[in-house]
Amino acid sequence: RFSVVQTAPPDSILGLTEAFNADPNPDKMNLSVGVYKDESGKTPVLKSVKEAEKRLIDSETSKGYLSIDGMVEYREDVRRMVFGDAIAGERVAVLQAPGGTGALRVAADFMRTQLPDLRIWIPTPTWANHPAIFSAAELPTSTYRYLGADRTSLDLPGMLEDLRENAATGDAVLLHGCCHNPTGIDPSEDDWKQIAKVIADKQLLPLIDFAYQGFGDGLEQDAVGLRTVLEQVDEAIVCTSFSKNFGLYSERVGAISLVAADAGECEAARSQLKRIVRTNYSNPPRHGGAIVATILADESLTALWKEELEAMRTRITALRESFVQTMESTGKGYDFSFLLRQKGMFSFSGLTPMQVDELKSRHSIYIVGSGRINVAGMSESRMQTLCDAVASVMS
Ligand code: PLP
Ligand code: TYF
Repeated sequence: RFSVVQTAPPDSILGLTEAFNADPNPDKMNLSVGVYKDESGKTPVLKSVKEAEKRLIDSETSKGYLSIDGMVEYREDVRRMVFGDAIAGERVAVLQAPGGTGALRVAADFMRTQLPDLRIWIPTPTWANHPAIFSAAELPTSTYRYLGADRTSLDLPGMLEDLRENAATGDAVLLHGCCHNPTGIDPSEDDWKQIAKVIADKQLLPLIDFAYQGFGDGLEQDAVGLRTVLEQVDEAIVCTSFSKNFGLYSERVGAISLVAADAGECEAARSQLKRIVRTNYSNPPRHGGAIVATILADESLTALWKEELEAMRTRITALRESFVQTMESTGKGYDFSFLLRQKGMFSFSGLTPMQVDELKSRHSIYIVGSGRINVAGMSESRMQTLCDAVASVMS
């Protein structure tokens, strides 16, 4: 019977890493998948994480199941990190989830089953997994304009117009909390105020994907957009991922936080979220969440983690600057200064699909077909090589 099964297309991003791994060229560079790398090209385990793991091995006494919504301390940590003091705890239901992806799927199932007739508006472009997850959950999607015609800035008027004129009152809207994937283009504080106003006027439900908190300007600064929206509306869903900011990719650690108008509505929503979890993965994995809770329960480990997070963030900023300067120094008039206005790991380079292909076939440099580059995959020592290759495919 499996003869009827058709081969599925590979993931457009993860598939590239398979090709990269198979490439024998010793000088290959992987600027595709959104994973942080250090100067030597490794994705290190943070020191704070290693130390927390040592403590956990000694102190762990049981492998019994966690509850459906995960660890209490962890949930409280997420609530504080995302919302600060902005929202009363009784209005927030936090559930530990297997990564940001798991949280997004729970959110999608919740919206599809509990909020009939709701459609979700997603930016163009967005992370390819967003429409795929919503489609898997049978949640209808429409797109709103996001990327400006220059492909380096936000089309705020287009975005606001689509949400104001085309979305129906009560629809949902997907927002990237910070470090927009794939463009690196984030709204300014003033832009967020205007976005929040349209969301409030149209009673839209914000679904905020928060996968890069701390990778933009800092933990608190990166939450400003989300908190600005929450000043205007009393309902929202936030999907947190700790894959990037704790470097815990393979441990699958994230959370879904639902903000309701009052404690009663919050409890009803929580009970439905738990039912969805039961039929998806039953309860979340312990280890990654326990690492985060261990770090955040200890002042010195928290301080160490914040230092390590800052080091990742500043390295990315330095690489952005170095790339821009090195391209400029080729003397051929290449101006990539827009990279300095963008946040997080990603930017749209403006390279065409043909140039992207050429980078791969002639230089073993892997970037996503859209021209998205993972800045965190660059290295200082190989910047000249990278820029020479980019210049050669552009000329
Ligand atoms: N959302 C965005 C925008 C992402 O880039 C990612 C990256 O992996 C995720 C969600 C999912 O994160 P996780 O690996 O925790 O599932
Ligand atoms: O956009 C990225 O590169 C990261 C990692 O199916 C990723 O978000 C990419 C594709 C995917 C899962 C994670």
